[in-house]
Amino acid sequence: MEKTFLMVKPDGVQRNLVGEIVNRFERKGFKLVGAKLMQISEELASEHYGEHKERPFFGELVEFITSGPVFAMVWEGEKVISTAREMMGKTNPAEALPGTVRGDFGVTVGKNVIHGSDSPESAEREINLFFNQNELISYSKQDSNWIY
Ligand code: FUP
Repeated sequence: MEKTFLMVKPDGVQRNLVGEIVNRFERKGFKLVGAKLMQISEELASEHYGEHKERPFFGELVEFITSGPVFAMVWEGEKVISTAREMMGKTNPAEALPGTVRGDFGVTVGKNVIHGSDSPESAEREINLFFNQNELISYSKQDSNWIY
């Protein structure tokens, strides 16, 4: 089953949006298979944003993502990579539609609340960058006799 890497950025954690964001993906029907609150090192930030290394905003990007705790998650489900991108909204919150995370909670492009992998390749790379295999839980939600 497809997996993606999502992360509530430092602005989202500071604004107490972790629960709200987890709630959206749970209600949609995706399955949470890994999650942790973490402080990103400069090294990890540079690796994560490697594709933007030559861009003028790279320094700010690394400074911001390491400025406070982030909530890193792995979600599983059919077409979860592209669907999560739709649920996040456009990179620039001013262009993100209402109903999306960035459309509902973001204002500026730098502080846009959430990160999500944009392809199967980046999902695999980012999941491995942020999580050890033993931090990802494989479990079933069917045949339970204790949910009433
Ligand atoms: P996204 O995949 O939607 O997070 O967007 P990108 O990978 O293109 O950009 C990563 C992050 O860089 C964005 F979340 C915000 C930041 N960014 C800027 O600060 N300025 C820009 O012009 C473009 C992106």
